[in-house]
Amino acid sequence: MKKILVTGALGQIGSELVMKMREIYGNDNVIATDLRKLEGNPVVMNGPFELLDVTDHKTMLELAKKYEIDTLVHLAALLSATAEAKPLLAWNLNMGGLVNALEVARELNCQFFTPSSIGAFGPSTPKDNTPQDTIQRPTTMYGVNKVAGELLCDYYFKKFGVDTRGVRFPGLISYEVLPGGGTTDYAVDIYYEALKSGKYTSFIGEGTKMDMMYMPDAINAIIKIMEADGSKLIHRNAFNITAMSFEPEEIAAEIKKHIPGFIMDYNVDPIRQGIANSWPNSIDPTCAKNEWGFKAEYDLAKMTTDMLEKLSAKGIGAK
Ligand code: VAH
Repeated sequence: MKKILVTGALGQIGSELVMKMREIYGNDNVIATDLRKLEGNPVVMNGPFELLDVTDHKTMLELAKKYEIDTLVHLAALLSATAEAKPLLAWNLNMGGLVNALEVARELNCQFFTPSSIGAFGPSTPKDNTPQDTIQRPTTMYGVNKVAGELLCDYYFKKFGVDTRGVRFPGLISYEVLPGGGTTDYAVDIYYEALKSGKYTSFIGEGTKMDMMYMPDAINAIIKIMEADGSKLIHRNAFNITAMSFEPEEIAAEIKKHIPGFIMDYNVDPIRQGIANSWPNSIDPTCAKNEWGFKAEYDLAKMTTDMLEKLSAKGIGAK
């Protein structure tokens, strides 16, 4: 029976991953941790929850021993825009937290997952149908963190035999917990604003294509790669995965099919536009499909229908 500790469990991915993993492996077998405790939050209420600052290796190891975990899912990190605003904090948290988590996985012989990102690519990377193995010279602190993280996870596998696994996530779109400090967050904000006010001002400019994925597909990908036969994994820690790639005007057009009066304009944020410009237009997920059967279920149309339904059911935009 798996015994899983998740860091960053109250974040955009963690809040949904913990609930899904508890359904599969049992509530008491998924220990949620985060820097803060949100009273009444389902992740806190329906299974074990502990406060954890991932820069505190001692406490992380103590918790891992206390619950006798065999799997560590490390999600706690600063995203691209925040990392660009606070680069040294990002280095200390993103890399310090990752090293601590890898050390705990090594010491206790845990299986290990942490996400990379399309942010691990840079301006010199081929932009269209970006290959699994290619140039990685990111120009953001987040990208530096992600490339270093991919290499560190490979090292812990080769040097210490830690069963490390990971994927390069595209922008993730979800309705449970808002993302914070990301470049792709516009593709989440737009749904909320479409329901609340019928209009949205995009901080990412017209024509900016980026890879995206609906959260259910992201959660399924994490579980699928962690359950995969490790002997068949060639790339292990940085599988390109994606479900779709679109520009702001494409997601706006899809929303208009549901909310005909919806309008979008632009007020481009130069920082986040600069980050987006350094990323691919689309990436090639063939290796993930071949090595562990990755498959996305949601395209832009199906995701938009579900997002608007779920947000409306939460009362977003209700008058
Ligand atoms: C970000 N949502 O925008 C994250 C993600 C590919 C984007 O890494 O920073």
